Amino acid sequence: MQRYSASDGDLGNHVRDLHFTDDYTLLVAAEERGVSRLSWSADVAEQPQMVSVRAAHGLLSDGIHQILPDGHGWLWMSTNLGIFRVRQRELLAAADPLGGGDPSALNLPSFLSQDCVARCEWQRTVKNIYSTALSFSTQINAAAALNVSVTPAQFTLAGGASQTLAIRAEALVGIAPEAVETVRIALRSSGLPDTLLSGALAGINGRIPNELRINGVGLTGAQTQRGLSLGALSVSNLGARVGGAVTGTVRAQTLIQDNDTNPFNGPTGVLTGLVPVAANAPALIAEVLSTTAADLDLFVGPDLNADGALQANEVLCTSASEAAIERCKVDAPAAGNWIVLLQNYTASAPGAADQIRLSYAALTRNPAGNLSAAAPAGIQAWTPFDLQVTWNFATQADNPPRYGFIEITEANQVRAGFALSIYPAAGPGLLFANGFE
Ligand SMILES: [Ca+2]
Ligand SMILES: [Ca+2]
Ligand SMILES: [Ca+2]
Repeated sequence: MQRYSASDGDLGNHVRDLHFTDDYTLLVAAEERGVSRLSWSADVAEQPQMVSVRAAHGLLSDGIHQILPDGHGWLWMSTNLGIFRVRQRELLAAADPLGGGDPSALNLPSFLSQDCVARCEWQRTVKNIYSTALSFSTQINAAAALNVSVTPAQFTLAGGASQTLAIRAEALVGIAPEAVETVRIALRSSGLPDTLLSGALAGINGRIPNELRINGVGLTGAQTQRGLSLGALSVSNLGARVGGAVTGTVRAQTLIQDNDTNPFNGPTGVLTGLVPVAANAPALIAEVLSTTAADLDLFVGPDLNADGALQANEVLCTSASEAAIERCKVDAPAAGNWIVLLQNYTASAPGAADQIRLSYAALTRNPAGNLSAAAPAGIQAWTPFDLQVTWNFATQADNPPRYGFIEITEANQVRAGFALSIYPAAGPGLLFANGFE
């Protein structure tokens, strides 16, 4: 008897299925290591070459239950995340380094990543198999929790030409462990059926806050955020990189009710503020801190036409609940002048000039010496860690919020980042300085 196991090469031990593609090539489906190609030169008594193709290379999952050929060149595989298919010759070629193959070069119409945090990126190459030029557009169908983009979104391919697509998916909110959010990208060309690329983002137990807000603390202080996790990532050189806290621009004034419901048609009942955003700014935050109005609404967007005013078609964040306290956080805003517009939609009483206190700021990745963060040197996969945040702010009139940005790094490569908003408690005599809280 000849036995092959994980101790012999790149092969899983929890074997679920076997499939011979020819006399000298065996595909092995395993629970933990995707599909392994075992290939013998000519003599099966020799030690085979063993190469696994896994989720990291584009398979839907590392746990493959069954391999089923369909007789048309495709291998269908079942997993705990559904089924997928891959062209047999592409899989075999990718799993054959001696023949110039590279598992990560596998160009599957499906994509999944198990080691990205908050943002995942893939590249796929599509080829025009016709002899005439074709124009394609892309249509994205993804869960609301995901912000998905494909670059280029439109392209024209000469006959036989190829195009590499960059696919980027960002989880706008955390995906619950075990949950799976799917992405479908249709490539459309008139007169042809859609070509579908499909992928999935599976929630893992990674836990990095999208944002941390610390309320009612002193101008100098420290706080430990417990239980952060990078999920399946095991990191030996963890670090924290801190963008210094910027001071929110606070607008404390009165505002009467808008005389109509449209916030973009004139100055009555609205307050606007200009926010210069530098290149590479991680976020822009605008928020109502307090008010006497019954219903304020907040609109934020880049001043694309540089007229100093915000038009409806420039708005990228709308916070218009039925309540008065509104907040916008725009991640990775484009550099340029942005405009924050606050509308008094419903005043506290007819004709009332309501007190408002609005704060806004563009965050930075540049250190400023007023904020620091300490992470452990390394972490094991699935192991929570603590992050200690320390701040030291100067006293400032009207006690503005401070906004920092913290990135969790591995060997200086950013793995996750989040905004940190600190609202110092007002000192004696400051709390009511503006006549309201
Ligand atoms: Ca109006
Ligand atoms: Ca404008
Ligand atoms: Ca509102």
